[in-house]
Amino acid sequence: IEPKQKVEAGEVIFSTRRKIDGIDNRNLEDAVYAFGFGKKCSYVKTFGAGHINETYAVYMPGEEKDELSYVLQRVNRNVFKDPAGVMDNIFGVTEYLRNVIRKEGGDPDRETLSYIKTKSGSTYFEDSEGEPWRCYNFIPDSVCYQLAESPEQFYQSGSSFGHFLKQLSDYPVDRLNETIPDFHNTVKRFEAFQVALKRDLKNRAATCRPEIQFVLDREKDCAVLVDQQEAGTLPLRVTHNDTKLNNILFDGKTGKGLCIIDLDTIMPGLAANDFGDSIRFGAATAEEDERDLNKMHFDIGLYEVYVKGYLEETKDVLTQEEIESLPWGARLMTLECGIRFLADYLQGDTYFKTDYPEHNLVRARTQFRLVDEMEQQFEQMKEIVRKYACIDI
Ligand code: ADP
Ligand code: GN1
Ligand code: MG
Repeated sequence: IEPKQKVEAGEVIFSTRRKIDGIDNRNLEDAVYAFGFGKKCSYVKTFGAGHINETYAVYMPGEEKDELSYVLQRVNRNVFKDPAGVMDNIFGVTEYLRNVIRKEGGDPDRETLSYIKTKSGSTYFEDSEGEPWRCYNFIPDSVCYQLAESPEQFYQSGSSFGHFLKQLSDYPVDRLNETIPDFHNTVKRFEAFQVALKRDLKNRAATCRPEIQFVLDREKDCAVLVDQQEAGTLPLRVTHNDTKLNNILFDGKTGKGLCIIDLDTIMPGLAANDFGDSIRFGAATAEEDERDLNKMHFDIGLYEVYVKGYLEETKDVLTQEEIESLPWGARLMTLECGIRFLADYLQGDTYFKTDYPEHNLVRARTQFRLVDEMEQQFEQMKEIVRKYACIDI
């Protein structure tokens, strides 16, 4: 495992006390005022490491010094075409979670996000260019990681995402808007990949023949969970759909999982997909965009601790079929994510943020390396799930 990598705030890019040269902050400043911080706000820094939205840390004057108090985000309109629908999902779920957490004897102000309405009472602010902004409280003494720094931490993450599923198990699924249709429909993702390959807009297909072949060889796999969902064998639940390790905050003092964040993609979905996306990102020995593939491996030990944490919370909620679908969730979420990165590379990097031209290809390669290793260890992956679900082999 690489040294720990915490997510921390970056440069000051807007300040009410001094002018920052060279940055056009018009919309950011408007957003700061729209949420009522106005002149009281001390400054704003860049924040976070997400691939989709722009995230900012808002500092307000504290007792002794300026304190990180709010997280302000510009939502990517290209990805989220219905920002009001996204915010309705988020408000509905977080309000519901508050009650559940209160009943559990927990602290709703730390264990779920509190979103803030604009001064005029809307769930988000639309700037002069039509871009949506939204805002929530920063949770003090919390830490966010890109890589698990210990198995215990990854166990915590399994336990937290499992607990999240349990907390929302009675939330009415049909109250949720499907804000990105077919988000984790792996069959449709495969089809979109085929279209991108056929168009080959940037003439990049020639630079990634082995990766393309890797995907084409797995067309049948793409249907494994979609078929079970369509047949009614696997139920739709309230799922998070983006369960990366960096979408969970840990308590800075106790190190325990504290709060699930990045609630944009809460939608009806399969438990296996939430489980699988966590494994894809967290049970890996390197970051998603590591160029040296020799550093990238599927870590079955980390997989096991996640299974333990996740099933301790969910084994009485999930059906037997759902439990047995979990290892496929890991394989398919990893394959699907690789397919999405490769399709975006072929279509010219229009979806995920990239830092250099082959960035999406590099990301696809790490995912395919993980898929390959999961395929080789698939029987063990199934045995581990059965062991913690107490299913006789
Ligand atoms: P994105 O859709 O861009 O991933 P997120 O809501 O996940 O948006 O926020 C981006 C990143 O900002 C997160 O991965 C995390 O690193 C950081 N972040 C957001 N909120 C907090 C918070 N309250 N405390 C610490 N880090 C946070
Ligand atoms: C995106 O926004 P972020 O970085 O949390 C993406 C996920 C991918 C992930 C890959 C809305 O998540 O689906 O799995 O990148 N989110 C969206 O790192 O597409
Ligand atoms: Mg995120």
